[in-house]
Amino acid sequence: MRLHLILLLALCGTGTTAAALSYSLRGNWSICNGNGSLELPGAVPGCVHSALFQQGLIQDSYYRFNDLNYRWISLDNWTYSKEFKFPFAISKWQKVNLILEGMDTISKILFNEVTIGETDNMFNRYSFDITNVVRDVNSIELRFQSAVLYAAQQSKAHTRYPVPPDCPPLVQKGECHVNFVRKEQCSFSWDWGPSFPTQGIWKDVRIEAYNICHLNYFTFSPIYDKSAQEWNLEIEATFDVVSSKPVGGQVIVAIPKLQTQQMYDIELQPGKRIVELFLNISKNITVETWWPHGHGNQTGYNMTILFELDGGLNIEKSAKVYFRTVELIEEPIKGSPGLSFYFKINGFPIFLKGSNWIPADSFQDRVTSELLRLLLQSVVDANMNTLRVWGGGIYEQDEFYELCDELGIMVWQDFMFACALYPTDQGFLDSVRAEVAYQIKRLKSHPSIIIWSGNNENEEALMMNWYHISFTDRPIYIKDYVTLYVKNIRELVLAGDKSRPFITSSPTNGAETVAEGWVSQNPNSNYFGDVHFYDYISDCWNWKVFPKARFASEYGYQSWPSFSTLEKVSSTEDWSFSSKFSLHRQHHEGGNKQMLYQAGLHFKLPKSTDPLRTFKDTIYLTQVMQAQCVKTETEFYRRSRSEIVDQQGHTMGALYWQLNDIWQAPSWASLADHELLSPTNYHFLSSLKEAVGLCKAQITAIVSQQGDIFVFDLETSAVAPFVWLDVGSIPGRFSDNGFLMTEKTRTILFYPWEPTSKSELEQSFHVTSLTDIY
Ligand code: BMA
Repeated sequence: MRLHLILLLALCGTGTTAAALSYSLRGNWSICNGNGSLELPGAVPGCVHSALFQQGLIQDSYYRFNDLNYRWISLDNWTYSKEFKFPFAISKWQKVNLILEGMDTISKILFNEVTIGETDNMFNRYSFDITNVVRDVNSIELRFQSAVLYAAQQSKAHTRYPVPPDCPPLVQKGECHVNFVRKEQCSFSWDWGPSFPTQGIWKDVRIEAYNICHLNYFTFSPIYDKSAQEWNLEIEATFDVVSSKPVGGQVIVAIPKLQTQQMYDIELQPGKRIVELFLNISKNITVETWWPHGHGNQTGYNMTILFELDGGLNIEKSAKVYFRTVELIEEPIKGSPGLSFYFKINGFPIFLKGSNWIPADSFQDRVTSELLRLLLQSVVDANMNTLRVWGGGIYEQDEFYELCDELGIMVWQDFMFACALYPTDQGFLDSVRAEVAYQIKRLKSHPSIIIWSGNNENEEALMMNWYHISFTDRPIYIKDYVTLYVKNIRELVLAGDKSRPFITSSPTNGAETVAEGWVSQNPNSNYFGDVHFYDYISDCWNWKVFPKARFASEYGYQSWPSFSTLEKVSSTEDWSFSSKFSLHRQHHEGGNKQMLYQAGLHFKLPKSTDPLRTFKDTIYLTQVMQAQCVKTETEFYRRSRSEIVDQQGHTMGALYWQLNDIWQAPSWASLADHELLSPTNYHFLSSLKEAVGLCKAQITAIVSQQGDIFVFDLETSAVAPFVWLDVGSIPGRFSDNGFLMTEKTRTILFYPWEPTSKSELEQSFHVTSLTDIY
């Protein structure tokens, strides 16, 4: 067994004293199901589904109908257990804690057969005192309960009134009552995602042992003092002081590049202590601010913080500090009733252009730093500057926000509540409060996060009466709504983070929502706040159908993923638009029909005699339709930035739904490859289905390699509308993979994400244009 051990050493005179020990319990654990009939090894961090797959006990969960076949996994109650030797003499440590960074979700924890605690929130971090139970050789047992069964119990126990929705629409093939459990809401299914309510230890787990005192966490916020015109840094450190006497000492905070160093005397009384430090950056020093991508650099400064405490105890931490201000501007607009809704970064108004982010996989142990980097790099390469971390998923892992800081991607951060009403019993509120306080501490030092938002669409759900609540009962639900998002979440944000704005929901009317008592009659107004807009019936080539709103934080159209993506999770009998599989993967009511209807408004629908050809052409056409619709709508919002027409306009944000996919199925996801300059636009004199004179375009490609990049020199024999490039399952990205070819030649680059060869690419390369199906 490999020992994962970190010793934090305190220098004391000439010798060294171990002040704290961190012993990781990552790696191999034993997993068994409720009745003990299944026992298997499993990796931590990880989940039961991944362990079963790694042991060859189940197939790929995303294959065909396996989401239904594997429902039994999340309905069972699994136990994770491990035995381990404590690496040092126990008697040397005053305090020993078990730290659980992420538990998914409902569990009872036994340490050496003693129950030491319980967990009920996937988004919280847990610390349990095990000083009195730890021995030289230890056993740890995490007894999980099915989150699906727990949610059902909680809902049943809520007898005073129902908290809808009970279940997702049937078409989503999901589980019920997800609003009763603090777990990734879309893991019970969504209109683009499968139901995989995982169980397991999804983040780090370790033992911490210490003497005298221990730094539990430290966090900071740069705050700009407008009147003094200078930057200050508010630093907060939390200690557990286990010494029976007060611990004194000094703290030295240094930011060398800003020629800043400050020393503070501190004295920590026994118990849990918070140290607040205030660091002033002299006005005479130029501080380079952090800017979003496309507006400037993402300059950050290295900071060290050293606690030199009594008894030779030294604790040192380092972090990157970024300086930026963010303001949400809601002010009257000339010629338009209502208020503006836009962001100023460092005093400069910025149009937010980007998309919405959902969890990158149902099984978080498969989301690697590399995958995040590839996706986020693609975001900036596509010239976006914003992602909204949507409230039905997860608070993302640290790497996600570190990359957004580094790349200049602004993050609109929802709290994890979506498309539902929620209970407000004390137990539920306590759990939410711990979650929110923890997430604020964890995330607030990231400059990329520019706003907190209470939830996704819950104000709208309530006020537009999605759940058919009788008029007389509505006040109960409004009271619960205000209790959760205003009296708890908002209060915690205001107390914990002064460096960015908070809104209660998305969409919301911002200041108008506040004025109307935290719920607006129509939270989706064009005159206030942000809007979500979906319309699958109107012709998307007609820009008049789109709302001239202040800020469009969600809009979009579905398409099917490429055949090469689907091929991996399906079999030959699935390859038609009306197959059982195609219906099964579509989680949005009427979605397949809507796509064909929208495509049929401007394109001839495929009618080949070869059914596979028809399927592939239909997929292609849904992607062309989606690209055209999202382009038209996005350009409408961009154009509306600088105009007021019929008293509407001044749009300052366009975030399409959605950037990424969770599995291989129809969804709203797409990633457009734009040049920095505004795109060349084509005006079609008629719908493409009425176009005459289109000749079949023969498109050939000569592939060559330049370092890590591959060059595709394309040549066409005729004008080719909607050229679509594909290299099957080879991971990577084209500089552009969907375009109109009006010139004879065009050069496209391919950036592989894994090593590949010219011949592999040539074999997998496939090009389609509209003339192939006409
Ligand atoms: C909005 C989102 C998601 C959903 C999307 C597409 O409602 O917030 O809940 O997936 O629309 O329907």
